[in-house]
Amino acid sequence: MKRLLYTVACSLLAGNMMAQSQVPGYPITPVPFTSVKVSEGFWGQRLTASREVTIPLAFSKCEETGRYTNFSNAHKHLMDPTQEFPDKGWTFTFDDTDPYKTIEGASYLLQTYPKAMYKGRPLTQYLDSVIAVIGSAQEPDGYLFTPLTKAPSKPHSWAGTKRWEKVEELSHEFYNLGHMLEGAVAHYQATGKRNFLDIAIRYADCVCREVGLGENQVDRVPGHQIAEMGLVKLYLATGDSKYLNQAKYFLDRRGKTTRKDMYSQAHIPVVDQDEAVGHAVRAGYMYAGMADVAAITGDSAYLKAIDKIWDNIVSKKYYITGGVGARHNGEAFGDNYELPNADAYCETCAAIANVYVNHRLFLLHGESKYYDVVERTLYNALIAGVSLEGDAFFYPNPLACASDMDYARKAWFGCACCPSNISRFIPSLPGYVYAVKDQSLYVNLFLPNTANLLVGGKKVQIEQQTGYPYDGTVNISIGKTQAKEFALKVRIPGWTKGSPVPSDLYAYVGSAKPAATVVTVNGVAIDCAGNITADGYLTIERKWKKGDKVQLTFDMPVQMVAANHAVEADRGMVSIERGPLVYCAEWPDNDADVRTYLLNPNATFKAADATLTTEAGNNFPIVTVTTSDVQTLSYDAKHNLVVKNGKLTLIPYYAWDHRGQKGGMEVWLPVDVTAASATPRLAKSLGDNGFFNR
Ligand code: FUB
Ligand code: ZN
Repeated sequence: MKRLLYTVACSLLAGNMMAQSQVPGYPITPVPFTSVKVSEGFWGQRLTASREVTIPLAFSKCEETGRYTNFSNAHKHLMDPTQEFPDKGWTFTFDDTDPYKTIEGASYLLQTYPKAMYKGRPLTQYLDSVIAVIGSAQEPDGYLFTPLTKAPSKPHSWAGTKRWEKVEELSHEFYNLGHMLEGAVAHYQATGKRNFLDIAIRYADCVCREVGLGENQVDRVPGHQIAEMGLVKLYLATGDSKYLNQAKYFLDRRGKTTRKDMYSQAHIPVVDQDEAVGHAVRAGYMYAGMADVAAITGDSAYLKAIDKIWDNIVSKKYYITGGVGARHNGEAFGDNYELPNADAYCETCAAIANVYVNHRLFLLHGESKYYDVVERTLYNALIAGVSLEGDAFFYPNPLACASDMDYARKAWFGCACCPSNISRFIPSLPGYVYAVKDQSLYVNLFLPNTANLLVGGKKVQIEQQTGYPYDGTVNISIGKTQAKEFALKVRIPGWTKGSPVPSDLYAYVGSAKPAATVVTVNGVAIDCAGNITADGYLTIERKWKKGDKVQLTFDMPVQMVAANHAVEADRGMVSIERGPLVYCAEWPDNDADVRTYLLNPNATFKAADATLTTEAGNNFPIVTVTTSDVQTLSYDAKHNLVVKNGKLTLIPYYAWDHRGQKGGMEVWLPVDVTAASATPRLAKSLGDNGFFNR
C-alpha cells in the first residue's frame, strides 16, 4: 500500500524516478517531468538558466543572508538554553522556507542531472549538509520553527511567545511546514534518501498531535496556506491518512476559528466562497489544496467552490499578462474589474500559484480552457518574474512602468519568496507538457522535447519539434509505441480561436484574425475545427504506429486585445499579442516616451526576428512587433499639442527590463485619444511591498 501511494504521489508531484501512475481522485494523470526531456528551444534556455544560475544563486543567498545560521542558532539554543539569538532586524518568520524551496528545486534538477555539482562538490552532498543543519534545529518533539526556537524569551515579533500563538496571523509556522513537506518529498523522490523526509514527518506529526479539535489540542488554521497542499503530498508519499485529515481539518476550520477575515480567505467557510479575495498567494495555494483534497476525498462542495472562484478570477480579476493580485495593499486580489496597470501587484508567487490551481482544475475537468490560462500566465506574468539569465527577479510584475522609476529585477529580497519559488517552479516545467487518461494522450504545451510515457498502461514515445512560442509550426511524431489505438488530444489554444481568455474579460479587436489552424496527419490534411471535441481539444483517434507524424500550423498574426469596458484602467486602450505572448512597448526600442503613443485602432503590425541584448551583453532571440500606424503626442514650448506620425516597436512582456532603467514600459496602449497622454508617465511611488500592510 505504501509503495503504491508513493508511486502515485510521484505523478502529482511532477517529479519522480518511477513510472507515471494515477493520482487518487484526479481522473487525469500528468506525465512527470522526468519522463519529458527538454534540452533546447525557449524552455531549454530557461531550464539551463535555472540549473546553472538560479538554483546556485538561491543557495548562495541562503548562505550569505543567514538563512542557515537561523537553523544553527536554534541548534545552539537547544544545546545550551542559556544562549538566545534574537532577531536582529530585517528578517521574516518564513525565512526558513527559502532553503526548503531551493532544496525542492535542486531535487527536481537532480532527477534530470543526478551528477549536478554545487561549488565544486556533488549537489547531493551539499543538500545533505544543509539538511543536517535544518535537522539540528528540530526540537525533540518534532517542532521546527527557528524564529521561536533560537530565542524563546525574545522571539521575532511575528512569532508569538509560544508555539501556534500567532500561527493564524504572521508566525508562518504552518506555512514553513508546507514548504518543508514539498521540499522533503521532492528530495526523497530524487535521491531515495529519507534524511529530509524524516525531519518533515516529525514536524508534521507534531502539528497533527497538537493542532486540531481534540482534547489538549489547539484549534488553529494556517495564517498563510500551503500546508494543505504539502500535507496531501505527505499523505501520498506515506499512505498515512492522518496527513490528509489534517489538510482537510485546516480547510474545514477556516473561517470558524478566531481568524475571520477576507485577507486570509477566512471570512466565511471555504465551501461557501465564490470570489477570489485577499492575499493572492495564500488564496491560490488554498484553492490548489482544496482541489487536491476534493480529488482524493470526492468532496464536491470544495469543487463547486473552486469552480466558482475560478470563474470569478478569469472573468473579473485576471490580468492580460496572466497575473493575479491587483493590490499592493495586502498583496491582494482587488474588487471585480479592479486591474490597475502601473500599480498592479501581480506577485510572481501568485502567478505560480495560479498555474498550480489551473493545472489541478485541468486534471479534474479535462478542459483545454484551464491550460489556456496556464499558458497565458506561464509565458507572461510568471517568466517575467525572472531575468533571461536567471539571475534577477521581480516581486511585483506591473504592466506599466514610469520613465523615471527605479524599478528593476533584483538578485534577492529581504522577503525572498519569489526567487526561491522560481527556483522550484522552473525545473518542474516539463511536467506540465503532457497528461494521460485511459486511452487519451493530452498535448498541452508546445516545446521541443522527447517523452516516454504510458497510455492505457502501454509505453509510447512522443516527440515535438517546434520554435513555439515564436513560430506556430509544431511537429509531433510518435516513436516506438506499444499502445496502438488511442486518442491524441492536442490543445488548440484559445488565442487561435478568437478567445484570449475563457470569459468576456478580454476580446480580440481589429481585423487581424488567425487563419484556421492547419493540421496534417502523415501529410494528409484533416479538418481541425471539425475535430475539436467538447473539451476544447483537437482529438485524433486512430491506430498509431512508429513514425506517424502530426503537424500543426498555428497562424500567429499580431492581434489587438481590448478589455471589458468595466475595467476602467484599460478603457480606450489595447494590448498587443502574438501567439501566447503579450507584448509591451519599452523605452530602448522607441524614440518617444512609450506613454505618449496613440495607436490607430486599425493598426497593422509586422513581426520580425530580432535579438535582445541584455545589459550584461547576452543575446536572446525574440520576435519584435512594429507598426507605423501610430502617432506621438507632445507639447511644444507654448503648450500646444504636437502630433507626429511615428513608429512603435514592441517586445515580449517577459523580456522587459533587461536593458537598464532609463525609461518606461507600457502593456496597454491608447487607441482612443481620451486614454492618450502627451506627457510621460512619471512615478507615483509604487509604494512599499504590500506585506508591510498585512
Ligand atoms: O508570507 C510569505 C510570503 O511573503 C507571501 O506568500 C508573499 O506574498 C510575501 O508576502
Ligand atoms: Zn513571492
